[in-house]
Amino acid sequence: MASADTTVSGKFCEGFAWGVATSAYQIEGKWDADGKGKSIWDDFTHTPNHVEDSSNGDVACDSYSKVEEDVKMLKELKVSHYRFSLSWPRIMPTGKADNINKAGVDYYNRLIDALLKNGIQPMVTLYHWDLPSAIEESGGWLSEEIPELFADYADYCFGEFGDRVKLWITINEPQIVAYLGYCVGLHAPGTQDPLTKPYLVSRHLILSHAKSYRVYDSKYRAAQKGKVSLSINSDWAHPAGDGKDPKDAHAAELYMQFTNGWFSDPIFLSGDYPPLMKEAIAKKSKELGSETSRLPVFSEEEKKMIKGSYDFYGLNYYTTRLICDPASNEKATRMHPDLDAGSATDPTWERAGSPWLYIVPWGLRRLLKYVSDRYGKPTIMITENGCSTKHPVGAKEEETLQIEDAQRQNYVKSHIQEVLKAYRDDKVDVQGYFLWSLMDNFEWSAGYTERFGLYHVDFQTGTRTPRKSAECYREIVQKNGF
Ligand code: GBH
Repeated sequence: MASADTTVSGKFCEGFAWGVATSAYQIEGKWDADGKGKSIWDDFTHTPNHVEDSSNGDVACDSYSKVEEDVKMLKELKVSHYRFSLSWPRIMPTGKADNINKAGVDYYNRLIDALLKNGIQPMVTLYHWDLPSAIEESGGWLSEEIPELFADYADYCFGEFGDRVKLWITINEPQIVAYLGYCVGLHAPGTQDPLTKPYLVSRHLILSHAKSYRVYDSKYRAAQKGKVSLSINSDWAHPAGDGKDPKDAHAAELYMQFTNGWFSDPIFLSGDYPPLMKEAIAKKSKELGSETSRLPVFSEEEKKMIKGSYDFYGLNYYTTRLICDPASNEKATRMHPDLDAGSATDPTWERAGSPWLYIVPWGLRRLLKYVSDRYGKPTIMITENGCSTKHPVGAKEEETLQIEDAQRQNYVKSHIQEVLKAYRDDKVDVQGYFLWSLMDNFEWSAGYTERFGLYHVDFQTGTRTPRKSAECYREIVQKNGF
């Protein structure tokens, strides 16, 4: 068994998907062009004090006007796949399927055709956080109506693009939608209601995913033969002290169930929320004087629809945390009042350009093994993994161009090394890896102050320049390993 410090050589499976990833709001720009409807991120960023550098995605990388340039970079990277997302309000300005914006549909058709012409397979995310404002106005993710509306949107996209798109992600990081959108309020729609709304939202996210999956099953699968899943974000929750104290080991497991398991258990295991999570929320609800748990229940019929609604497991990994029993370390942060676990980091861990991003490659191998074991050895596609550099507010583009991005190069190599160990030594069925991101883009509430691109983007001139990490990734891709 290769340890965390050993460098291994070896190849991935034949046909391994090598890709890079982006999302619509983060790159497209042209937020109100050609009949596009508004999204909650247009509204959120156009309201003061939501974004660190007061920026927004109005222009971003202008990918809406740059299909050729985007595809040219992908070709240079020699990737076999490109993961991007569709903007729901660009396709359906009101969020509803009775009103299609043809210009928006044309854009995605041009992109998909250009990719295929260049031998690059699309992986398409239906929802990467840019909910149509019109749907938000009638309750958004809090509304019981949304699974139906989402399934109609998915239905339209499968029908329109599915002759050419064979890999689908319904929802990107549902846990982040529920947590940052409705608990912390750091993401659109900016709601802070930790005890109730995240749970209601999660119910509707899960039902939306499952319903769309079943639409694919019944209407498209036979003819299109594609694969559908979602992208689950997950830190690796490593037990503090390597779990020598069983209380810390328990806290780490609880943390995994509360974050990763919240969405993984229903879809990939049982049709229902993880047992420790259900127990904890019921207990806390009781302590606060309520006989019923704040976590809504799925009906038997819903459970049947949800359970098994996947063709592979999509995993986004960036970082690791040390998790302890809250009583054992007062300095550890509590993520949520219902979650009795403290979260901390190791002072020796190297840090990237985002305050939350500690560089812990071995965490990815542990996480892959955990997911593989808990969910019955599914095929796993790593749909995101990547590293940021800091671009301080007000800095000039030249100052942070950093063509020699040593840290990102190391991040990329060391993480793919750990994926190889998971595949070869731990027998985890990993069949794809998508690096975040193709190019610098709008990093949500951090605006343009954190850069994840293999290509630097000068947001004054629009120029894109490859960093050294682009070359480094291309080498790995071409060798299909090391
Ligand atoms: C991904 O999320 C997203 O899918 C992608 O759009 C994004 O650009 C990329 O990561 C890079 O961030 O602000 O301290 O509360 C990764 C999971 C979850 C990581 C939220 C950052 C913010 C923590 N992200 N987290 S904090």
